[in-house]
Amino acid sequence: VTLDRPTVRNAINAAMREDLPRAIRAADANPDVRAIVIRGAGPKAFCAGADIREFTPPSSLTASRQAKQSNRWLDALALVGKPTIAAIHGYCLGGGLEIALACDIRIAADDAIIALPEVTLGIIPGAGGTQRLPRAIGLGPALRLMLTGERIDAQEAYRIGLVSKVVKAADLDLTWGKLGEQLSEAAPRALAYTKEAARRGAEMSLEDGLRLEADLSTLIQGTRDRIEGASAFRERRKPVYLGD
Ligand code: DAK
Repeated sequence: VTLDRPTVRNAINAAMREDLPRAIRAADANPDVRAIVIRGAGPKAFCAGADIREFTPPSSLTASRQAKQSNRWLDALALVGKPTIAAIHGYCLGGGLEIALACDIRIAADDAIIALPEVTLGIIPGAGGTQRLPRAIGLGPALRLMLTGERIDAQEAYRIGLVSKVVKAADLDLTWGKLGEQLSEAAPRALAYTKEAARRGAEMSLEDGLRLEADLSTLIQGTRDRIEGASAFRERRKPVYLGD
């Protein structure tokens, strides 16, 4: 899925807030899609955040309510069963980083510049940033980034665990392509259950999380792909997973 407004550094306008969840849901529903990659069009940016030209105070209580509901526009990305990858290059600011934070895996080009500059604009990270960033990198480093709006480069993002890999900018497409292929070869339901156990488990006590893991682990025993995995190992061939 490409964020495609390169002349404004792929800033997120109202239309994108509607289109992105729609594209993600369509990809999730398409059985031919095994992994979802989000990237930015053009050489300069993954995404420079919300479109600042659309920053106007809501005109009424109903408009305000509507705006609050639109806070949930990233839920589609965070909730899909298929693995999601943010392939970050150039500027990744504000809402752009919040998109990346809703993904499972973040990889970055060495030209990436990452920040949550909301406080410098008199607002707060309002698309999940205050919640997902501390969960991703810990409260101290997250508060430093959120309270200062400081920009960090790809290496610093790697050092603090915000991205899991840094590659040369020219190699980014190749890297997410390979990662996508690797994920496409895995059993889809195993990926979905692993995501569910890890993501939902992170919100639970250890005991409840282990119970969820045990339940999903039991369910996966009944899948054909589990039999295929073991058969392929015995027969010394590559497994072919069909997702059931
Ligand atoms: N919005 C609108 N236009 C933008 C933009 C943005 N965020 N970022 C860049 N542009 C436009 C510029 O205005 C310029 O347009 P023209 O002048 O050519 O018409 C064009 O893109 C190129 O920008 P620059 O000339 O500045 O290009 P550079 O490469 O030199 O600099 C830059 C790129 C990304 C460093 C710079 O443009 C910049 O600082 N942009 C602003 C970054 C920023 O502060 N982003 C907003 C963060 S706050 C919410 C949920 C979430 C949010 C809000 C509400 N609700 C649910 C209610 C999220 C908030 C944020 O993301």
